[in-house]
Amino acid sequence: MQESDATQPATVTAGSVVAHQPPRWWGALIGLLALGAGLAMGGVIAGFSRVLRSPIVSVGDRVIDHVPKPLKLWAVRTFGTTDKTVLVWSIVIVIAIIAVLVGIVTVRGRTDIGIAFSVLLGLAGAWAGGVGRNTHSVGVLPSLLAGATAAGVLLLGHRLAQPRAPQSVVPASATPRPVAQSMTGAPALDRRRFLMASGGIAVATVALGAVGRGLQHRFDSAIERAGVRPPAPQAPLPAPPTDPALTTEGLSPLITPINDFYRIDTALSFPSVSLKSWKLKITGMVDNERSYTYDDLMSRELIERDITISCVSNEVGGDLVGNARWIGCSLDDLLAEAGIHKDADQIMGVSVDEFTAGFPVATLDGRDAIVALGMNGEALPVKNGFPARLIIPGLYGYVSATKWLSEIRLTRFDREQGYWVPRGWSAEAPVKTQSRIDRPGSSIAKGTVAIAGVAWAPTRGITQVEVQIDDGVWTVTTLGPSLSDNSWRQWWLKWDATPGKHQIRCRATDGSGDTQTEERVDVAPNGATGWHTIRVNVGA
Ligand SMILES: Nc1nc2c(c(=O)[nH]1)N[C@H]1C(S)=C(S)[C@@H](COP(=O)(O)O)O[C@H]1N2
Ligand SMILES: [Mo]
Repeated sequence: MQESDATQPATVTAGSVVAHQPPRWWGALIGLLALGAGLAMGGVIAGFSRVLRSPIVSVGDRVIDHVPKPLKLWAVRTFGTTDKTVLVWSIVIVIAIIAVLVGIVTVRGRTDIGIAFSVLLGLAGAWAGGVGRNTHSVGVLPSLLAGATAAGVLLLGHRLAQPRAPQSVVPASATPRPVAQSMTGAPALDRRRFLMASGGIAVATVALGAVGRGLQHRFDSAIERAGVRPPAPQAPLPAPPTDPALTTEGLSPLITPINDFYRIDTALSFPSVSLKSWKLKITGMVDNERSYTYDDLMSRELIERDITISCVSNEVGGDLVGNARWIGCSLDDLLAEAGIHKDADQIMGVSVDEFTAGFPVATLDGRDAIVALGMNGEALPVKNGFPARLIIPGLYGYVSATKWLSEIRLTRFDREQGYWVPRGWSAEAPVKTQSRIDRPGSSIAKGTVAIAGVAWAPTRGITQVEVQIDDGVWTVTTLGPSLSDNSWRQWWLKWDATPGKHQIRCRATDGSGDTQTEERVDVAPNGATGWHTIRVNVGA
């Protein structure tokens, strides 16, 4: 491109008249406008129906489904819960760079490349939106129209960048248009026309973008959630005891507030659910397939249980764990109504966005497995699975806690695997006993302080937590209230902190008498082990 610049006739610039070969930034601008207008158009089309998604979300979902495990682990480790924002921006930036290059060559004559790029973009999005997880054949539409729009803008950009011949024959009535003429009388670029047209496209893009957002907003599940009453258990749990976290700063609350509750899922945008059409189906290896509306579930007997759930990706000391009061229907009762076949050995939760998580039928051993409709006294938050999700005490989320639940399918492990299993995670994954130090921080003043944290071993309960300071003896800590064997327990210990550097570690013993192993294993394939260890700098 550098060379072709040099071969152009010398530029004669006068007023808005510029060189024959459009400057690179013209093409770059057209490339970005083509991409922006395309995406905006895709967003508008996606706003027409609940089943459609914008091209970026379609492509992003597909990328999420195919990222190699090490990259996924790295992303969660590096960006935590913001990994999705990082993903979306990475996709946008990569496509934007390509769009800039394509814009430059298209505007300079290679319209074939511009069209090929638009077609590829449209087809990639259409493929992503029209196949596999959470799709519909009309799902190809937003991306196809986005591609067509991008092609249109690129071609228009190419035309705008054509030198215009001097208008020697001017109708007598018309005013001559000097803007398109060079002083030499040769054809020249019309910079003013280009800028006006680009400005117009930019304004249209912003307007389309706003319309698309507005249209898509109609399908936000938060609107549906705002219209439901909180599910009320027939026998509410007693109010929790005074929370020790109120007097021990930095200690995790006994019940994790909804806003602080971790969120892990594969959804780039929350699935949109209309309560009018939403149903929970019980299917597969059952005597009678069943189907329940939201009202059907809400008018059943609702139970309330305190249960700690954890992500398998929670590292030792990590915060992908939380304790909540879940309200919902007994899973055992629902499945009893359907009648499980003797040869079924797996219960598979399927979500509205076709995530799946399976666990053994044998898990239904009397533990409180719940189809949850509520959390901490509210309707289930959208981020935690509105309208309904599964909560199975004692199992990591990826094999049990299906959010945005639409189906419970009775099946067999030798026939079907949940979403994460073919991606290298274990088919069965009970939660490992763990404990975490929440305080003190890494640098404190000397004197008496509390060492405090939480420990969990859902279904087994926590019977003891010990702390070791430097190479001292293991000291038994005070345990906070026990809400249930499925819930975590807080623990604390007074420590007379002396100046210098110290190491503190903790270990929990669960209700079956097992103490956490010191052996450090990674989160993959079925949960981390090891003792949480912190270093504290105590000032003089
Ligand atoms: N539909 C759906 N449900 C899902 C997931 C998902 O990706 N999609 N992730 C699971 C995982 S890995 C975990 S750890 C829990 C997290 O639940 P939370 O986001 O409410 O904390 O949800 C589970 N349920
Ligand atoms: Mo998870």
